Amino acid sequence: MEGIVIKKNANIFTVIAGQKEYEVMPSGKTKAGGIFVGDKVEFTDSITLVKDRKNLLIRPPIANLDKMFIVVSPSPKPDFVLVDKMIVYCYLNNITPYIIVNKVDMASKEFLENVNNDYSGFLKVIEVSAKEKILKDLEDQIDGICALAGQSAVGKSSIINAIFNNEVTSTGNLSKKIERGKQTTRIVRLYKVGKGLLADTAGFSLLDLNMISTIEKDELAAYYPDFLQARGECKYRSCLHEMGECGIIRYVKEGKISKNRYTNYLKILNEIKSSKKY
Ligand SMILES: Nc1nc2c(ncn2[C@@H]2O[C@H](COP(=O)(O)OP(=O)(O)OP(=O)(O)O)[C@@H](O)[C@H]2O)c(=O)[nH]1
Ligand SMILES: [Mg+2]
Ligand SMILES: [Zn+2]
Repeated sequence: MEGIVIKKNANIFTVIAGQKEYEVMPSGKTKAGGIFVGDKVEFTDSITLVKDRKNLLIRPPIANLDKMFIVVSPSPKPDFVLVDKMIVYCYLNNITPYIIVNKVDMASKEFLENVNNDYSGFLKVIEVSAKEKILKDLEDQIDGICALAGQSAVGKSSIINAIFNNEVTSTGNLSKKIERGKQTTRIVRLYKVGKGLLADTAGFSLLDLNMISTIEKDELAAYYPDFLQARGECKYRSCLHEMGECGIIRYVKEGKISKNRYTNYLKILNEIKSSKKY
């Protein structure tokens, strides 16, 4: 049979095939260490084959991710440099990024406007509230292998619990989290939702931040769909969009590119520059 690994517990893998779940072990040729949640496998009473992967995230380990739901909320205050790095990371790994604004029940109009202004031009921004169970727009997008990602305490586990009307994954109080400096969610597993599978992940760990610095400084802007048109108007092909006769700088001045996105681009660019011996 063919299925998808939805849970890994030591040597025992839960594989979903159609509507049924099976608990299976690896076989002699498929070692446990080489099988991850999200892997597409062939199995009988044991896993006989792991299919080629589209991608593999390291922390937490999830294979074949199709969509990443980057969750932000008015509190804790978002770090949009991290959000923008996650978006770059998605494009690098062939993952479709979404921005999920959770806690709309306590969000100001200004907060919602700013997020939409910066992101809705090139990806889907979806407003939800786990507390008030306003989740339909998110559920409608779940297809293939999807993961909720984002800073600790934005409400990723609360979203999963609200979808299931049940405490299926543990949540934590914001102030307690800060005291402990730890995340509540540690185990990786996929939950069947709608047409797809959805993973809860801890904190911002989904992002293997180091991977961003493998990008060359003059390639970074290529991972910004909102810069695409302006890039064609830079004087030099090697433009890093920091100064001079630059299409992006002009578009920012004219209000056609978000100032926040551009300012954070420069921060990420500088990190890439200082991580390499140019
Ligand atoms: N007002 C409001 N509070 C929410 C909402 N969703 C979650 N919260 C609260 O936010 C806090 C953190 O929620 P969690 O679901 O544990 O956050 P998390 O993103 O899973 O955090 P980690 O597992 O540490 O990464 C809890 O106190 C929740 O009750 C919401 O829609 N509205
Ligand atoms: Mg959690
Ligand atoms: Zn430029």
